[in-house]
Amino acid sequence: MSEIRAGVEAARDLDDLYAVFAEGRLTAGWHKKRPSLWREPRTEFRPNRWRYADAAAAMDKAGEWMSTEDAERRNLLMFNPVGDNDYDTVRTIVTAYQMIQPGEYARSHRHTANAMRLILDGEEGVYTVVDGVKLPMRPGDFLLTPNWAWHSHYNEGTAKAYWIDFLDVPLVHRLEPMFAENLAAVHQTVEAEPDPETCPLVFTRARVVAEMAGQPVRPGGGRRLVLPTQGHVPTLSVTYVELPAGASDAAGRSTASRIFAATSGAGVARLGDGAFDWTRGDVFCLPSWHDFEIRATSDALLVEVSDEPTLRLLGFLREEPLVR
Ligand code: 1HN
Repeated sequence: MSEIRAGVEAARDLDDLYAVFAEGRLTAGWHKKRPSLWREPRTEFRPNRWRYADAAAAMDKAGEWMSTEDAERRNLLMFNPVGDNDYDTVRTIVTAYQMIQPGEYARSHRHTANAMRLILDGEEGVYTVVDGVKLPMRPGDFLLTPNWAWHSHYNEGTAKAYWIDFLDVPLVHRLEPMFAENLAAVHQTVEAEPDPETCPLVFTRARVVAEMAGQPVRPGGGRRLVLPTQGHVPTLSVTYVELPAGASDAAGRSTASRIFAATSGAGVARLGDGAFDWTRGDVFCLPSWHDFEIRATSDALLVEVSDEPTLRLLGFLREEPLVR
């Protein structure tokens, strides 16, 4: 007879039995420590805002002591202030500021997590190489680095370059399909240098602004433009939000989590019960099941990165109308 079976036979009451269950790595569904189901989402993640000016100053200072050769990537991760979390920005997405100095490069590597980048500042000569394709990184551009694509970054200009990275690493952590490796050769061979205006991995600011003009004006006075990124990065969606001064963008609670980054302009945001102001380069996050309202105080263009495609695909996307 197994030990568990012997314990079961010897049990005099339920408490005895619970001890035996635990011994067998079993738990009684009617006697568990924590509930497993709840009426509606109750994320522990919190709305938060990060300042580009602070991050840029911090990376500049770090750059005095930390080269990209040693760091691999000189980046600052924006972690959600919850529990002992020190990585995830929201449950499925991590966001980071990154800086690369003139003459530096960030060596080539690849991983199963998808990455996307919003370029904030830099001069000519800053570029990334994605699977042998050389793509300029110019302020306002949005670039994709799909799952398992080799990527390395270069600054051959005369000024520091700064951008924001968005990755689905936390989703990969949770589902566990993580693979990552460095390219032995350090640098990729550049095989193509396409026109960024037509390359499917690049969305220039000029292209976004032109396509935005064809979108309908929404109730708050702004416009939205969803970028066609799904074929390259299926887990996340990218939506640009254009808000002239005084216009607003709002939505009710959704099971999707979102990150916003301001590419230009300034304004305020109510994120659930939190209130934040923001300006160019700042990032703020909206965990799942929080409503929001963003208002521009000067003409603004924001990027919203959301895990909505993942939730939709799995049948988990639910959205409420805005009630307040
Ligand atoms: C990464 O690989 C890059 O390649 C940037 O530039 C930010 C944040 C977390 C994990 C990997 C990059 C990252 C990252």
